[in-house]
Amino acid sequence: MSIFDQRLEALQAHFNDLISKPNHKVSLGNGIYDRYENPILTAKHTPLTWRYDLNPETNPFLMERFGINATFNAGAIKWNGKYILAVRVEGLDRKSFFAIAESDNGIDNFKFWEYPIQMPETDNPDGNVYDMRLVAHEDGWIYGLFCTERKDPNAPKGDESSAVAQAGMARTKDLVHWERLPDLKTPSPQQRNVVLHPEFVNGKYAFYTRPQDGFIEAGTGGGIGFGLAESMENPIVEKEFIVDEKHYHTVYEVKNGQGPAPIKTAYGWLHLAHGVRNTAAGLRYVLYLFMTDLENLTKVIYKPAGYFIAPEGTERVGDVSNVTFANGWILDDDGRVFIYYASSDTRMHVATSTLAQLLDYVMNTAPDGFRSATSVETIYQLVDNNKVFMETKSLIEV
Ligand code: M1P
Repeated sequence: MSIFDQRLEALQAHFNDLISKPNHKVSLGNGIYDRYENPILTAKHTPLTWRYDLNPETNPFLMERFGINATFNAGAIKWNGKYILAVRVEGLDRKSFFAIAESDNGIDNFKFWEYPIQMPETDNPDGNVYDMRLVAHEDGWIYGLFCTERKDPNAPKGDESSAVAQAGMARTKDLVHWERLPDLKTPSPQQRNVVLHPEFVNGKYAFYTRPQDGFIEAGTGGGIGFGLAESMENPIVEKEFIVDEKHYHTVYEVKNGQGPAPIKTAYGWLHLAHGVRNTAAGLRYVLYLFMTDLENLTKVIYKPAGYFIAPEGTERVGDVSNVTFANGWILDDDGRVFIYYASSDTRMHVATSTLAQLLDYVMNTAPDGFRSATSVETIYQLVDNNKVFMETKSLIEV
């Protein structure tokens, strides 16, 4: 057997093994959600036909012709009975692009579609595109909102790293053919983590924004913002209101950002977001939940203290270590919630929960008191309540 044939056989066997591997819950979760043993998507899940020239005449060593570095930060939607992810795929060349992967059960056997998405460009070509939020809007379109990054035109000579981030937008009916819309205009010089609200608000399109002064620093941008635009064809947000602020000595003290579009519940809009704090080892990204009022979308009505998901074990290490990031979740008809999160800008995972559990968590977990003493008070409250409960229980049992 030739080297080519041997390598092809081994590659195909390994690939088929990987994409058909069952995923299992990790035992004894925290009662809020369950993690799973395996990542659901890695660079090695991308089709061999993207990475290899499979013709022995033109590729006798069967070497990679287009290497993939990572698969992460995926938008999500349930569509035609499938769990669909719009994955940020990053090549060895550092460019990201979007590709759809689908699964029948949402937790394993994710397979990429044959080709990545060919995203049309505006008159100002994108340098890099990433972190798509998929939103089925009540106007009937599926929108993809993502970050479009371009070299800063005002960067001084020799500065090859300054960039400008803006909200790119496109819409589709089939997830294959996309109509590119103009980038969203807002009062902020830069934008990332912009998300479309799934319903009209006062007859207008509503956006969660993240005003930021620079490419990395949110700076005076106060947190997760909210604003309205008349149309998607000429999308202009004149004014941003800060919904969820950054706060000293919290997991979102440096910056935060809306994750996927919020889920409508009987009690309010349930939000998944990421918060960033600084440490001696660099930035740490964790996920947190909060709820906004059904009528007043800028009013936070519940917000548990601290993080909901933080990087654990092997999730902690990757291209940008100590990061969990989520821009996709799916509420199923039976109340199950699939939370798709990426670890360390490298790979995709799923955590599962139910709407009932997430509501219980958000509405009944103590908020941040912003002082050590208030955390101790919360524990005292729990211990005292448990004592009363145990004493009453033993009295009843006697
Ligand atoms: O590297 C961590 C994340 O950094 C950015 O998020 P934010 O704008 O909140 O800082 C994004 O580039 C994101 O893709 C990345 O995962």
